[in-house]
Amino acid sequence: MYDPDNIFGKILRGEIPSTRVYEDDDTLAFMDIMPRAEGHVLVIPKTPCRNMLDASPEQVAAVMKTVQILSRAMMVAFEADGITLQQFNEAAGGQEVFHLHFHVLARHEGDRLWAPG
Ligand code: IU
Repeated sequence: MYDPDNIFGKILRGEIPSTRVYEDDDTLAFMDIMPRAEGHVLVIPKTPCRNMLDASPEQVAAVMKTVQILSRAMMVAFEADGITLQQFNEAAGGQEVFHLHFHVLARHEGDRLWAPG
């Protein structure tokens, strides 16, 4: 079940601001407002989708294509040593915003992810 009034739905419709870093016909990428690393980007599909349990193969393919593009770009932009991907499904799985999203985090040797907030 998808609620279009979730915060990422509002970002997609331009009803609330976000720092957009990449966009194509099917996906949008923007900066997480509470970053857990120097570079912390969220990638979402433009079509309604609650999470990976709800996603079509086409939505998964589109999002993962953008995740790969962003991962490669962030290695350069943040002079990163690696990339961490995170993705949560349903409240019990750690999901807080119920529109499918992947976290893309730029990592450096020996670093630790920042605490939430
Ligand atoms: P989740 O556990 O992956 O569902 O966490 C949601 C993420 O969305 C979390 O990292 C928040 O910092 C982030 N976020 C955001 O970027 N902009 C917002 O307006 C809100 C949450 I609310």
